[in-house]
Amino acid sequence: MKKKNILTYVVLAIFLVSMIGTNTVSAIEETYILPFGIYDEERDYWETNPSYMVDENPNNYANTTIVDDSQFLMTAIMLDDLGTVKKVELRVRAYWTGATRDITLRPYFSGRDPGDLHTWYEVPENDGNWSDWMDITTDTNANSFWDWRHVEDLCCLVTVGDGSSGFNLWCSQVEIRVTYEPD
Ligand SMILES: [Ca+2]
Repeated sequence: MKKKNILTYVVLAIFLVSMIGTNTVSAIEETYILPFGIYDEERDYWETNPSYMVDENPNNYANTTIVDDSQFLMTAIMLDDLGTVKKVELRVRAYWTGATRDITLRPYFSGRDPGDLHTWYEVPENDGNWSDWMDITTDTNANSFWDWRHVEDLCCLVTVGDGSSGFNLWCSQVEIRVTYEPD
């Protein structure tokens, strides 16, 4: 009798696990990428050509030689509601000359509430490249249930990171990638 009960629970557990697995696999997810298209001219911004960080041309670079220099980016797009937001990520395109430097992204939710620091430690020398996507979905102060308005209202502070003196840090664009389940 006791053995039979254990067997029942084992079968039930396998059934439940397989149900969860099935749901995860069957969800169709799509991605939508949008750029940060404007920067806040009322705040600090990078030393040289700050507009090149938001001009959507990956070959034009803003640059700075100032330690801790930062620039506050905002989106410039009204978004349609394409479905249920599952994940939100950021990436940056950058390189350094002269001496190595990291670059740090910090999301600001609703343009106001700071998220976590996301640092790219492998910024290349001389030729720009994209960082990996950095997941901000569950950052400090992030919305517990994302919608498309939250994506629209997302801002990002781009800051010079650690490194050596004599640097020049170049940044051409920051992008948002939304992973969602279409309605
Ligand atoms: Ca650019």
